[in-house]
Amino acid sequence: MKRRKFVKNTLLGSMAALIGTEIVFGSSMLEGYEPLALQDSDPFKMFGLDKEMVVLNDKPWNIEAKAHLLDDKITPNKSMFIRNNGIIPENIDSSKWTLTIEGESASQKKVYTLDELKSKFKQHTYQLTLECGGNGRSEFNPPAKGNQWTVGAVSCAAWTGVRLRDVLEDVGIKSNAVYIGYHAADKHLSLDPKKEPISRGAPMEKALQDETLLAFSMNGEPIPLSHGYPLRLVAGGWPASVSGKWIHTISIRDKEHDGTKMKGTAYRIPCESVAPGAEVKDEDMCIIESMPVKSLITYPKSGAVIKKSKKLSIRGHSWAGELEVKKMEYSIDFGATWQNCPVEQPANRLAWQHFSTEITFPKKGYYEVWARATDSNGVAQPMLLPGWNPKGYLNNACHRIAVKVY
Ligand SMILES: Nc1nc2c(c(=O)[nH]1)N[C@H]1C(S)=C(S)[C@@H](COP(=O)(O)O)O[C@H]1N2
Ligand SMILES: [Mo]
Repeated sequence: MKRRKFVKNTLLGSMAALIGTEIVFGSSMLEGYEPLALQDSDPFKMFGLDKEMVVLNDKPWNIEAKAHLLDDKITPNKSMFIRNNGIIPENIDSSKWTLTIEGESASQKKVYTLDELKSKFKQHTYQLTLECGGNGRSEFNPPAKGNQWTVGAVSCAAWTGVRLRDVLEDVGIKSNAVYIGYHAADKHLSLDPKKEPISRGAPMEKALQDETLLAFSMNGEPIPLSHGYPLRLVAGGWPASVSGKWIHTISIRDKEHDGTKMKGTAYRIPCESVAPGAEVKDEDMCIIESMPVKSLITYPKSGAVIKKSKKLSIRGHSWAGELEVKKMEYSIDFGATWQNCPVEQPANRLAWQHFSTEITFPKKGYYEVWARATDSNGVAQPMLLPGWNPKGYLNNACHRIAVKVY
């Protein structure tokens, strides 16, 4: 007779973490059985999401928006993408939360409570564009492994917090400082407490910018748990992986930070472009810094239908990493010709910029509206897929919607 197989201990542990407490008779559960508490976990209720958000992965949770859900000027929680590398921390007591600043290039080690951070330093609010480095990955060929983001792994919320610079200066930065690295409270999928799901950072220059925040509020409320409650780093314009959620420690490093997902193909691309599918040597890979120029049509939805006698209103947002968007255009002839489209100034540096215009179509039939942004260096979005890279980062191809005119 074949022996019945029971759930492995490591899996039991991760299920317990998701449920938030020990599964007392877990060792009696058969392999492949999923506790009801997990079967029932409805991400839309759990995270307060719009029903049209798309779950790409539930272990860990990775959820993206559809273009039309990002129509608001300031992204609300309900349509903000969620990207996790590990397991969301449980049972956070914000009154006991501390932030430790340490590292080879910190003049001292210093620990702050949240209250100390809030009262000791001036608070600032900025709208900051956060785009996952892998947004658009699903279009790459050969396909790149990882969450198959389409267009919805981008957001621009209003973040309130204190400047990372003010806190680092309060601690004291040694002259040999080159990088900061964050450490956070989420758990590795293996539940091995010695492993971090992610620990990234940024060069001092980015860490010391006015807009780089240690944030405790998002859109005027405490940050939702899924977005980093009670404290997160926010570094707009760079791959959102730099913006560590649930952070408890920041290290001031005397070298490039070497935490989890700083090396290999993680958040790095070939320094020079390579042929699709090519093997790239480790020393030929460069860390992604400022994100490339990009735009998204958030109204109407692709598939819009309009009468020939009417004009079509379109609108959306554009952004350009550390830079500004200087020009916005649209095309209704697959990129053969481009028309100017007014674009607003950003609310502040590193916030996305809104565009809108009205389009008249020459005759009845099928059209596509393509949008193209150009940054302040004169660099425009590519019409189709940009350079291939092993992990499928930085797809900033023109967004397009289908329109039928009758
Ligand atoms: N601690 C921690 N911080 C993290 C991550 C994570 O998995 N753990 N994911 C990063 C990545 S890859 C992205 S794209 C953003 C996503 O932020 P959001 O979920 O608030 O939209 O968080 C970043 N910060
Ligand atoms: Mo990301």
